[in-house]
Amino acid sequence: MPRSFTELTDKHPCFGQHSAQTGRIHLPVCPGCNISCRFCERSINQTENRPGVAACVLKPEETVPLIRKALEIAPEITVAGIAGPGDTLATDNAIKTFRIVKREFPSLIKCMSTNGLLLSERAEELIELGIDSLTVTVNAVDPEIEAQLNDYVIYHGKKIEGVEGAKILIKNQLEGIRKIASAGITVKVNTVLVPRINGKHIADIAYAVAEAGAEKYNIIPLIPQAKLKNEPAPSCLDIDEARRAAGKYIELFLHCSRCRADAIGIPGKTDVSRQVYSLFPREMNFKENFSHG
Ligand code: CLF
Ligand code: SF4
Repeated sequence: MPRSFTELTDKHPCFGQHSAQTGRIHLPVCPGCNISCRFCERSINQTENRPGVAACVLKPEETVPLIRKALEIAPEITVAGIAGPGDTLATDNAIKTFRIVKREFPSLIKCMSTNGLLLSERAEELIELGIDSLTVTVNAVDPEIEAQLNDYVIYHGKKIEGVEGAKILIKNQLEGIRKIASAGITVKVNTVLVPRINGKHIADIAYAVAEAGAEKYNIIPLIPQAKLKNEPAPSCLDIDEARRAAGKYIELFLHCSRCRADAIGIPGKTDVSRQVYSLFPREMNFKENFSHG
């Protein structure tokens, strides 16, 4: 049985009402992505603190010594999360890694984050695997708006651009959320807030994802970069308005720290990832296998 919403509220740093007391280890096992968000700049480096960044990409089996060491240094870690640096369903790496985590560290909560393009077709696998919490990034439920945030999807080997790609993405996200939520797995939705594009659309997103079964909603202010580098970052007022609009339909998560894909520690409080990674040989870093998918 997946962990209940109440247990996650207590033990998962991204599902509680207050700032986190527990930690997570992100396992950067997913290099490639199958969509093309216009604000995305994936990168392999040690310095930037934001999603899409990791110091290296690991093979699934390499995560075991890493988790072991991380738990020694930061025993407050309760969650093993996989959030990139690419998409978790674009390859099988995340699913393989969760199978290993389940066997080696059964007490850790298994948390996955995805863009949702393949969620509907892989939902049964995730349910059978026993993930405890799932985050889907849904930036619009109107294809015309989504097409301004994402250039294309690569779906079953075909590149589908603009509104047509956006329709497939949104349909699969909502269908996937419905399947996962109806299996009793807690679903959170993240939305990257780009005021000029989806600022007035947040209530529609919150309504649609809550109706599909999501229980928690997190508004992530845009970090202006890549093709949206000239968009202004949301102001406090923009964020406040978006939260008020969404809060009518779904419970909000208010303490997101826009983590890197290899962060280790309590979000927003401690990050011991450099300390943990420094204990491992550089070969762990398999940049030669890195691919943008
Ligand atoms: Fe990681 Fe995301 Fe799981 Fe948390 S992060 S996969 S749900 S364990 Fe949390 Fe970090 Fe915000 Fe994500 S603070 S970026 S919401
Ligand atoms: Fe980047 Fe994530 Fe969008 Fe893929 S889903 S393009 S990794 S932000």
